[in-house]
Amino acid sequence: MLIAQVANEGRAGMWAVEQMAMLRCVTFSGCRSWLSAVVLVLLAGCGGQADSAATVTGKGDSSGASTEKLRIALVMKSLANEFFSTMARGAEDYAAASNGEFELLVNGIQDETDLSGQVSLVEQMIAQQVSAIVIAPADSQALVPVLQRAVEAGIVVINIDNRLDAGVLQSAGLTIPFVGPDNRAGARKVGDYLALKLTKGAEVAVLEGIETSFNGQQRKLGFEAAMEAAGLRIVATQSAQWEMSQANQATAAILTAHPDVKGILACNDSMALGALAAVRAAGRTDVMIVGFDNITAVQQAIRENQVLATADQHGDQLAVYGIEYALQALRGGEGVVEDRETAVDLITAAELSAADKPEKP
Ligand code: ALL
Repeated sequence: MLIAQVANEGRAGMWAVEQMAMLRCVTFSGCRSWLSAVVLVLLAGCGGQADSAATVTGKGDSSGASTEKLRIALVMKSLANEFFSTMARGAEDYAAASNGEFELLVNGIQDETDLSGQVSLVEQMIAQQVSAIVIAPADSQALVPVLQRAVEAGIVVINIDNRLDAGVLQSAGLTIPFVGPDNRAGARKVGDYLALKLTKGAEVAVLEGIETSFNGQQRKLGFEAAMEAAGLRIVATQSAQWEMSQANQATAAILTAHPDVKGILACNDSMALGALAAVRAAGRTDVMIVGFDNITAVQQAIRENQVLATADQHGDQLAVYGIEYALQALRGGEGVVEDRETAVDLITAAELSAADKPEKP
């Protein structure tokens, strides 16, 4: 279950190696576009045990004595989602550039719905007595009790990406700072852009993430606000749990039940790709799709006019900001309990082609 481990200057050794492989889409018939897949290769020695991470502490110290180096655990969601492999890479680069100021332990779960897997990852990090946990919670409510145990154990906890439920935190008497974007505003930008391309009264459908995830809820609200403002009709809303294959099935069913649907608003890019495969399999060329995350496979689909737009929430920087916050708290910094809002930008073919253009000499 433990997918990846320790990043610092002594990176060799027990390592999970990520490789981005561009695979022909064979999963969904009719899909010709390249889809990106993350291939995680677990090297021997990783062993899937949290204990293995602890042995790396203290570069070059063969005496076994504790070097009291700060250890920060990044706990993410599904590493099968490119968004999180990008996040991990950003955090690893940051750790590598920190001149050994801290040791980074990188963890993730195997699929989006493995809540108990993420809870047990946090338990393992508590058992290892890490200095801080930076977590993108798979669920806004279910992770609170184990994070409370972490705080009680004296571990600094920073919440990134998906905000923990304010009510549940309050009843637990916890204050955990959040670092992440305004998901509602990001989705509104994407929805507004789709609305520009459709005529008033057109039918659209929304693919939701895990329903108890705050960021998924906010994105749905942002999409709804954009549709309402433009006079577009949401005729179906369905959770595909952030997953590509579930989005594929859900979209196929939606297109059958509502053949006049002209737009699909997916709360993340994995689901946008699943929707794209279903749209193509149905032989439809009149359905526009938008997503959220700006992963490379969706960038490619945007360039090919198969997906209309997405939102970049700068996943590679999100964990870095969380780690910076954790380091600040560990150094006894002030103001750490305040939330920090990060950027979210609309990405369309125009932004991508501007980025693709070589800079003038
Ligand atoms: C959210 C992220 C991404 C991602 C999704 C799936 O928390 O913000 O949009 O695609 O998780 O786990």
